[in-house]
Amino acid sequence: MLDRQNKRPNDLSAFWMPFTANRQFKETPRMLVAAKDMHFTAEDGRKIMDGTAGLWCVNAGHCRPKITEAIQKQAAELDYAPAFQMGHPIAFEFANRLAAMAPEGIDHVFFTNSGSESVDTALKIALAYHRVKGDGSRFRLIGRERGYHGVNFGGISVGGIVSNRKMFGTLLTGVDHMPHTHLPGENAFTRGEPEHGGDLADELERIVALHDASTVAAVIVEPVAGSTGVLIPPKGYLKRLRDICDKHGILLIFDEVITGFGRLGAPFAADYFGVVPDIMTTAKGVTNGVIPMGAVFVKKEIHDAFMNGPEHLIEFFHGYTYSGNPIACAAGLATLDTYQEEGLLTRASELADHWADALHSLKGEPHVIDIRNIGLVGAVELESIPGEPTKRAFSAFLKAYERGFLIRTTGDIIALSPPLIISRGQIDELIDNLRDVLRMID
Ligand code: PXG
Repeated sequence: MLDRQNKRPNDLSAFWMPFTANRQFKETPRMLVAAKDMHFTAEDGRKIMDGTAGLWCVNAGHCRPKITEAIQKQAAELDYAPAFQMGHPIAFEFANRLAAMAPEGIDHVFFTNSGSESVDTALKIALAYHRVKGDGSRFRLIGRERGYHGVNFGGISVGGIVSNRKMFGTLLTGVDHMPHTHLPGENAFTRGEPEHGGDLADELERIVALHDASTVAAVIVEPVAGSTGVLIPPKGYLKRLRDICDKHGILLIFDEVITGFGRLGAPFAADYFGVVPDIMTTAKGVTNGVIPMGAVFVKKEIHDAFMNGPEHLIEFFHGYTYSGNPIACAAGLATLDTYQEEGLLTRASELADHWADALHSLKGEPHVIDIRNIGLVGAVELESIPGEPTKRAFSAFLKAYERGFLIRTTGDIIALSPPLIISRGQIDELIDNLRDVLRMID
């Protein structure tokens, strides 16, 4: 039961919290009870600046009126309609809006409910695509070390974050991994795209040669790796991956769950880097994080390859009860309106220099061994306490929360990705607070 007076539930035991140190949390809970624009309100009434757009999703900031109203209205009008063999107008409207803003050549959208589902959907589309084209021997999937593609079995199989994989058996077979691109020796404290490491894309050529191109269905990468601690692609790297995939008839999937919807200063990373994949996975910012939703963007020729055979037959045996859920679509449309009206899909490019200056001013502060940035994404990597990895960054996280701002940590890396509405003054406030925290922790 919730005690409405102090907003503290009286029993925290039943909720097994995701990706959380449950015992630590329940000993000293950090409870958020409200949010508006750039800030949360904690249960004790303190304002907490959101330095991470929730979990990289609340790109337009919190409790935006247009989105709230759209959800309320849709819930009262058509709350749910079956998505299999039935339709409702708003799902088509939303898909059209999304397709219209996608990079050239990408014009179909498959709805899911999360990034993890978008990834598994994309991998299944890739495998099935080769099969419907009569090329079913292409069954291999290539991911990358340190990649994060959600937590479902497909995603952790192509992903490369060891702790997300090691507990879960044999995963998918037929998967290989390219090396990650983190080269701190050469690239530490680079602003934007690093100079060194573009040639690591050639490792794909080696892996393809090992397995033979005729067995490889798709390559999946995050254009900017987020969860692992923000790894920016070296100059030329993504373009080289594109060329190698083209040469061998392999589909290229960009996992844009974090980079999609303005995070880098362009609608998608594909736009930012000028490299168009065959499939793009998205979620998070598609509804401003407000209602669970994901969208997989697909090139025309991939979609059209499925539109074969007798017309009364289902072309692709895949989908979710909530694919294109009306309330999620309403939230999504209002989100796109908000992004558009406020220029949020390109705002990160206006702020990028100020952001980079502020972040890199932390060079020389205690424990800092690298700083990375692109668009409105930043990472500050700390030297680990010997024998106790993650402890230093976690204490920075706790100290930051105490001081009234939210950061994310992964390993000993602090990741920042504020809502795209952040002001220059708020950027300075966030970074100055972080500076103080770095000076306070051991
Ligand atoms: N792909 C990528 C690239 C992601 O970043 C997912 C897939 C999975 O999305 P869902 O909606 O299933 O969680 C993600 C999610 C963090 C953090 O702090 C990152 C994510 C989720 C939670 C925390 O780095 N990314």
